[in-house]
Amino acid sequence: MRLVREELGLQTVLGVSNISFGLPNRELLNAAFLSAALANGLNFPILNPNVSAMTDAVAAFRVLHGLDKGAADYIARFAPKGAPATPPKAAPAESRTLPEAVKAGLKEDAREITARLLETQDPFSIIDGMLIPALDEVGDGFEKGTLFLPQLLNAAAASQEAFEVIRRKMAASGGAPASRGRIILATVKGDVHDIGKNIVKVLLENYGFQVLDLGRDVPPETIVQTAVREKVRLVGLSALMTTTLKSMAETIRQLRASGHDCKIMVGGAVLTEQFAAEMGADYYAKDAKRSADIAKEVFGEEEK
Ligand code: B12
Repeated sequence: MRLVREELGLQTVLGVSNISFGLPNRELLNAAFLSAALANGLNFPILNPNVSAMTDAVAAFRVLHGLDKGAADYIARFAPKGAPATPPKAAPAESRTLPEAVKAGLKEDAREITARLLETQDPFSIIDGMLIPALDEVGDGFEKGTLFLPQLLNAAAASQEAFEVIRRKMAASGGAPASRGRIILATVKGDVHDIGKNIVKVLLENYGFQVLDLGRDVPPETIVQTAVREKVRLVGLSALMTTTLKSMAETIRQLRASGHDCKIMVGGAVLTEQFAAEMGADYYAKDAKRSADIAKEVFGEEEK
């Protein structure tokens, strides 16, 4: 296990296994003393490496002081047995698949592999066949407690790099320039998941619709005001958590209460067609492709 001194340089040395005051549970006192000493500048503790309370305290300290990037060492130490191992970062990108790169949170690899895949595959087969399943797997691991938040964040960041490569490619390959209609997109209040919404945005723009992207964690009031002010006829809402479905329902309620005449389409992994209908949405979109069909239906084929 790497100790603190590697990052901070050798400055303060102290043997830290002798605090007992004649009390029971000497290990606890020693570990607490070690933590206090580390917090006060100790960076070369001399300790018994066979006492896990001590080495655990160092591991926790390194996380809390930002010395363990992405908490990788801590996770490797404490993740339950059988948790997926992170592939070595040093391996060349060619030896990985895109799902592997996303799951391991390797941004550069995700970019490179996606660029290569785009030479032979269409963007949506990459999104639906590789990126979403990889994120689903990470989400499942997170739910089961075999993967942890830093890994979720890293996987999200890597997938966003891949989506960005896809977005640029789609933007470069055309899309109708004229606006066939304006659409609001927003992830509802309390929810920061926006990868899905951003894919929907790219697709709609590619089909020639103009998207007013209000971002994520957007209060209902902002969505209603924008829809009314900009006279928008189609509003798309995204929610990824059971807890934020309430915000989605509230946003729909406020849009209806405003009297503004618009259609509402909703999407996000936790949603079902039935739930969407119960909330009063006009359309449920299982995936981004469906959003383009809905938009065509609402605006018709002619330019607006
Ligand atoms: C990536 C991710 C994150 C990233 C998000 C990064 C970002 N910028 O979006 C980070 C790490 C930040 C994150 C944070 C959290 N997350 Co999270 N996350 C995920 C994960 C793994 C993938 C989501 C995703 O992007 N999928 C890929 C996209 C492309 O799919 P999608 O969003 O469904 O979109 C498609 C369709 O649904 C549809 N669509 C989506 N929206 C819309 C909208 C419209 C208008 C239309 C037409 C279509 C449409 O089109 C899209 C493309 O086809 C999911 C697991 C999962 N399987 O979904 C968990 C998950 C959603 N997260 C979860 C949780 C709990 C959290 C946290 C609370 C964790 C924590 N303890 O802090 C926080 C939430 C903070 C907050 N307040 O929002 C849970 C939610 C559980 C639940 N049922 O409520 C999940 C399900 C993981 C799990 N299984 O436990 N997360």
